[in-house]
Amino acid sequence: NVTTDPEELRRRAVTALQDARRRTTLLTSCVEDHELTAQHSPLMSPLVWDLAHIGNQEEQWLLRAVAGQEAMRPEIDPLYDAFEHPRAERPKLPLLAPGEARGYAAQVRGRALDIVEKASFDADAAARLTRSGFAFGMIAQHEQQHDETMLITHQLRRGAQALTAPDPAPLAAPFDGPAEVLIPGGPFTMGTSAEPWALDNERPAHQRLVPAFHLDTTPVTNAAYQEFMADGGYEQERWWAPAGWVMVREYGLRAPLFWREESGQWLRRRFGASEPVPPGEPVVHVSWYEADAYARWAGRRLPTEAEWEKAARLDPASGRSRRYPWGDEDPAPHHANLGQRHLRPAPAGSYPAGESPLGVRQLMGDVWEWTSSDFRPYPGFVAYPYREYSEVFFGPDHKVLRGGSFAVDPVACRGTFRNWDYPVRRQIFAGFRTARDARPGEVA
Ligand code: AVJ
Ligand code: FE
Repeated sequence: NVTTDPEELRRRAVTALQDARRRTTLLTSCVEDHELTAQHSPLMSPLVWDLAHIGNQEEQWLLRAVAGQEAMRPEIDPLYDAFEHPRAERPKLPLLAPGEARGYAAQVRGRALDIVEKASFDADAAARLTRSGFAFGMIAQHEQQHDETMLITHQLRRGAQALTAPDPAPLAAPFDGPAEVLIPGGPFTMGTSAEPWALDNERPAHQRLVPAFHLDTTPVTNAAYQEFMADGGYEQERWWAPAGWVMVREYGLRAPLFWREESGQWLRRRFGASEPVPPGEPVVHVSWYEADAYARWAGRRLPTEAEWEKAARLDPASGRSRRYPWGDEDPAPHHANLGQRHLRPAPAGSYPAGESPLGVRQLMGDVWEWTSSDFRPYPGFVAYPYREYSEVFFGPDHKVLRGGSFAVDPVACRGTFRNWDYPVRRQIFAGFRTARDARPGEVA
């Protein structure tokens, strides 16, 4: 899979950029233009901001930094700088109107494709920016990350359903595997120095010692989460981290975001439609605090980031860390629920072909999984291409999420991929699974 053939690398770069643009176009054309400039939630940008920001980052990173071109519209840079304006304020900015934003993003893309055509994909190319097409991979990932962000905005949006997709297949047979899997103790290789499109925070590869532990075979389901709710989980301070308890009291939390109770039944709103909460699906739209409280109630804990990655990548037969739970092959539809093919998680226990050698399911796709870990650099981290990409987010404020949701494209997730967010966030497509230490007698 890690090819060095320059024409194959060029083809992959073009495909990744085109795939991303197809999705961006869908997400910004399935509602009327006035909905692109509207503020659907103070938590999110107007969709038209994401669209022009995608073009502006592509212009800055590719046209200017890599190809040395002049700024096309330098006056708009500050409008689309994510650090300059908080999301809630973005609707008030003199943003490009939908038609202008489309035209600008298309114009940038035209020039970007010219650069791809002329770029050297030679392994000896001196600059890491273009080696193996990293710069193009980074741009495609950035656009796909915003496509997930825009899908979150669509989920928050009120009004008639604008997006549809077929549901994932129901389980062929009820999942009857073990509830948890023992991950043996010992070192494993975490992170990567080889994955060509890995971002700075995934690098470099390094050894981590992870003692034996047990990990849930599947993400925690809505049915299991409802047991926590029914047992008074949201009413008992003892399960909650102090800041989580403050959040529960302040906002009166009693269920995941988008849930509501009607005559004793829990319903949820999903992309403009209302439906009974499906018991067998992984729970989604819970904060880190809720995941942490559930785990404590269950007598368990969230896995650390290193535990998650070891469970996802270690091949116990060879001792090697692989790219994905199923091996080194790029994700295919039978491996995982990725790429907005479906607009919901698949039932827990789905995708047997995607399980890890130790038998853990659905590590990739379906829901982002909260881990107990703060977002920190790996030993030997070097910020690239800018400090603003990851480095400024390191520290205790952000928790790491792993694995990717149904909304993330395969280009923007892999066994080493690290997402991060505030522990209060609930609008992201996040769920979790739980872990526990292995007791001495259980260690293989
Ligand atoms: C990796 C999802 C936390 O959305 O803030 C988008 C990705 N970085 N533009 C984010 C990102 C710059 C980032 N996350
Ligand atoms: Fe961005």
